Amino acid sequence: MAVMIKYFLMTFLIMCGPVSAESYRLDNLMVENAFAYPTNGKSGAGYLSLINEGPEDVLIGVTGNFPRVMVHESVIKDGLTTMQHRMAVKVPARGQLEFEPGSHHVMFMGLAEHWRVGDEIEVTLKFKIAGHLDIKFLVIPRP
Ligand SMILES: [Cu+2]
Repeated sequence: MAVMIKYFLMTFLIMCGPVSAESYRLDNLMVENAFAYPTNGKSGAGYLSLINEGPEDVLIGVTGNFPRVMVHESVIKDGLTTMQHRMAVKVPARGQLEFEPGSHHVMFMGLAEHWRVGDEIEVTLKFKIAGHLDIKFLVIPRP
């Protein structure tokens, strides 16, 4: 039965074309391809591309209606991957900052519900200069 549901879901997704995340803009900043993967535990991660067409800005926080939301960076230390909490992340002038698996990510902890393909995870990004930007991470299938 579960297999059939999965098959149906896949067919549905193919018929509706590729699911794509929205783009967002705040002054000189653009967020593209904000996505997350389905979860099966109490934690999840959000990824995105941050494009800056103006002077340097700083991401100083991420908030959302979840028990704990923060910016992490995965760092390899002595052959082990650890996640470090980042209070502020610079967005280079006329540059790009990638939040991607193995690097920066928005970390969610204490999740009460599992994320499923098609869910949208709403958060607010806070920048030092540009201010607040509401975005949604689209939950997509794991590759
Ligand atoms: Cu993390």
